[in-house]
Amino acid sequence: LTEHTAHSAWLHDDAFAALGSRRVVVAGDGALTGTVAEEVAAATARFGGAFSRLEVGDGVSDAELVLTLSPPLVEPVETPMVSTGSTGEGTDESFRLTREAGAVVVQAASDAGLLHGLFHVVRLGEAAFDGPDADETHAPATDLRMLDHWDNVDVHPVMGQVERGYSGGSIFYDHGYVHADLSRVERYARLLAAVGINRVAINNVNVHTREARLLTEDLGDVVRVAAVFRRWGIRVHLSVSFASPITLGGLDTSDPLDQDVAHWWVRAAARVWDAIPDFGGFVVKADSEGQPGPFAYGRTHADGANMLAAAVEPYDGLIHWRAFVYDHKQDWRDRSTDRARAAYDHFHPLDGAFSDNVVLQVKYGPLDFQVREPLSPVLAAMPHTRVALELQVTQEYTGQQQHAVYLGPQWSQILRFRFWDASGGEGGSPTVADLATGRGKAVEDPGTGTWRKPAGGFAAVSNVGDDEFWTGHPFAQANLYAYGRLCWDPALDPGALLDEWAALTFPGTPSAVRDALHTVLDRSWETYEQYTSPLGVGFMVRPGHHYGPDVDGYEYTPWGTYHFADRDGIGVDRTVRTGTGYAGQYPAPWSAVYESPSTCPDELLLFFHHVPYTHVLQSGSTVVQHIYDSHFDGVARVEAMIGAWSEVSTLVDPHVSERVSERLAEQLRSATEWRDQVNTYFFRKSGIPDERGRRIY
Ligand code: GCW
Repeated sequence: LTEHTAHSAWLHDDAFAALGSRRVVVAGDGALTGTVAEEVAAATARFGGAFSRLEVGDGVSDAELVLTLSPPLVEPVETPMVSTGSTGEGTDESFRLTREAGAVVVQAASDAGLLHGLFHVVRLGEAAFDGPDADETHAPATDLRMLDHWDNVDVHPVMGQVERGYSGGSIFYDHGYVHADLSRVERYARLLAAVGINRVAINNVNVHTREARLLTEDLGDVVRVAAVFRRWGIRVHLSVSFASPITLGGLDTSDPLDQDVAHWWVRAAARVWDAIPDFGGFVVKADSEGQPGPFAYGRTHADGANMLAAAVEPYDGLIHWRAFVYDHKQDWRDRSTDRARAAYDHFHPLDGAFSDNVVLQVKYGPLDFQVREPLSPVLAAMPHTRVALELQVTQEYTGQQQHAVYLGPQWSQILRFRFWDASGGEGGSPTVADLATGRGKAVEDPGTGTWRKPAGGFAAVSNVGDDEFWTGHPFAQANLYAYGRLCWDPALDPGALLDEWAALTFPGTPSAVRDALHTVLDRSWETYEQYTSPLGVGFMVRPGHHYGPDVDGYEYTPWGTYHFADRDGIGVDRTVRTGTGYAGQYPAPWSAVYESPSTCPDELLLFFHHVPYTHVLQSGSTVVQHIYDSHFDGVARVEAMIGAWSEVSTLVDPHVSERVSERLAEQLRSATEWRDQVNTYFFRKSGIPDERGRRIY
């Protein structure tokens, strides 16, 4: 049981009981139909059902479930943008589920769609067969549902095997080599397929010497990995170094406008697609944190991205070009530079200049995956560019998988945000999900009335490693689960996703366990926010590894992440009137809402404004009292999480339970440290005591 639970995550064998005990027919050809058939054969063998493999159209009178290829069967989903040229969009992954008199038929136009249909039936469990008659079509919100691994082939002296990895080693690499045994990758691919992920970049965006060679002499390793993912409908991408023509090709330049450089990339792409015909494309971090890029040659990021785009265009390849570009060597004394402005300042002028197969990959916030940031204004500023939303499933700044922090609610809030509507109403203006998927109203840019390009979908940094639970903290699995499901349908409710995940991961456990999981996880994002950096100001983490509190850790560094606390107040003035002007990068009405401290939402106040400690929030509390209250409250909530868990911990696999209890104890220790350092810091700065006289050091 122990082994089993640890490795199966949300594909616990018992989650297949409903399907496995039925008479199931699989019909059609295609590699992924073979995968579907294997899944069904294994499940029916285990649970006493019956499996047969037929040709499409064969009579199947007594089957309780038919999974069949049957093109063309689905009305085209709402795809208002005509994709011309190479857009990387292809396979129709939709499926149709009909249920009549208890017999369920899943039909799909492609074998990929059939695989998604299979996992949909698994998720439904008995409800797939018990429900009323139905006829539903399910289609992903976007074709681009990607995970990025920050895995290094070599162990990096500072970052280790996996940069910002909190789950042990890499599932792909071990000290300079690709694992000989890829069975763990196979299990991972199966888990990803079950939540709808269809693209994976397998190496770190910081591309070091050894990793760069995956593109050339070590391509054979990528071929092996791609073969594993292919069986699960997932395409492989590589992160590449912009300097590859120099470091790998022996040229003396990587100037994107140099003919030899362009030819080098054309040949590199040809070799890759020759070896891996369904290869996805390249991910590029350029001119960022020391990575090479076009700036060295006085070229723009459009010059750089488009040169690569031309090389991969014949194969329908994509260039995921990251917008995470800023000056990481700024002088902290220089108040005119604001890191938050950087991505917009660099990329907004380039809107419309990128080729159709370039996806601009934008972190959700303007800084760096903080527990609370406003949405990056770049997402709204590029109507003529394919923009992807980048999230961080690995919990670099949210507890590093030591703390139980369920990020579903954060992502859901991000996806539902509307740049052109501050009323919170369903006013019809596009959500961030619309911008990333190209659905709904997003197609028409509200600013200009012009048509947007096909969208860029979703990307996120994976949280998986060779840890026995995949994710270090067993509950961090729920984040990966939720990310995949939200990519498929951004409107899904994060609380319901938690239930789905729990039912598949711990099938048959008493409802008390489910209730405890909700108690622990439902508000855990908010709880983490409470005991860490306050009111959107960010950071205050230990430099380097980013775990635990250090209020001034980054204050006098070149990284551009400051809080400016002094004896009178705290926060960053990013207003147009007196500050860095960042608030002006938003469209109306948000530019005005953020500009004024009286309308700026409390949770972002210190991101946009420098205010006195005595400033009264919309909540009625002063800033300093809010800091005290939220930090005491945050720790109290962690204590309550531990209480809730201890009541059910004996009801789940002891192995899981032990790991969870261990991590909750560390969360409490760490949260207490955060509380005491932050409260003490602000008490000493401000001299203002806690109204409630609680202990501050
Ligand atoms: O969040 C920061 C991390 C870096 C990372 C960088 C990025 C891969 O601290 O480790 O580098 O972002 O997103 O490129």
